Amino acid sequence: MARRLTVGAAQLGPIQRKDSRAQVVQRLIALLRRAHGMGCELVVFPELALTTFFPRWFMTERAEIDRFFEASMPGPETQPLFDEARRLRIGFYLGYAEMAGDKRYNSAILVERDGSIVGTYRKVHLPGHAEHEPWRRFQHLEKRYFDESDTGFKVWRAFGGIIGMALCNDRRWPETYRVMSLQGAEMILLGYNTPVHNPPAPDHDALSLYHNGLVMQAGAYQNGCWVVGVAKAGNEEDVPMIGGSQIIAPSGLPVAQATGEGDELIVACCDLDAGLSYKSTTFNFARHRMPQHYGLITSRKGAEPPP
Ligand code: CDT
Repeated sequence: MARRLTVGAAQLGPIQRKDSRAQVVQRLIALLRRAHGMGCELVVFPELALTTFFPRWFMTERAEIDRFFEASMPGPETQPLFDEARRLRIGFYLGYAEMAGDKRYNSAILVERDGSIVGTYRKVHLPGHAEHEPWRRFQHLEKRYFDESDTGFKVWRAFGGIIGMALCNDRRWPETYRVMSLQGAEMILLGYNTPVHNPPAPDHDALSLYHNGLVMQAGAYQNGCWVVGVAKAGNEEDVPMIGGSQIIAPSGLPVAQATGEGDELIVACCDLDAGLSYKSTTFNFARHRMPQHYGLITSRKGAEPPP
């Protein structure tokens, strides 16, 4: 019997700095209810889904920075989301800024239909820079505000399948998908915040949406797994961000795609066994991978061309 999981990708439109957590949580709950009406068992929200994308600003005061972080999950402001999800018997993936003692992470959690937290993922690939770069129209200070991941890439048995999590910039790196597919990932959940404009490489701007689809579709196909990519999109604090949320089959083909840049739900009924024909033929890892020739992947960080 096919293992089917009905998944909703709950794209968010912009969250402005003045928007309260309570307002944002109400938007998430509205999407959750819509997802329930469409038969979803799992809803995927974006990266840093509770606030504006604050790494765009240089800040020095700890208290000012910490306002964007959650000291507990659920906390008083997110409890209504957990309560409603449990009432509706829907699970969810949520990206948020996590405060853990004196550490700060860009994190995502996976919550089961009974409201229990299945797992936490802390972002591995933190893009951008750590110091103020005033020449940029806006900053990208993830390397300043977030600590290095201590979780790495893991997968969990949940929702009747094997589920992995990643966040935004992770989707551009083939290692992200491969490390999880080597653990049997059948579906990878991935929220993102991607400005259309990349200050160090403005010549890439026109390709932002194309690259978004390219990397997630390649990740799905080359690893025989579903990829659910979900944006926070639209004009946030005068910074335009891409949409392009999509649910991608193990074939690499998107089966559902967002059309706008606001709050939008797209849904697909995913056969978790659909990756088997890829994993047992072209991408039969045990048969065809040649890890003895891949040593540089982990032993070397930057490219070193021959003399
Ligand atoms: N949030 C995040 O990781 N965004 C990055 C922007 C890259 S430009 C520094 C991304 O890869 O989409």
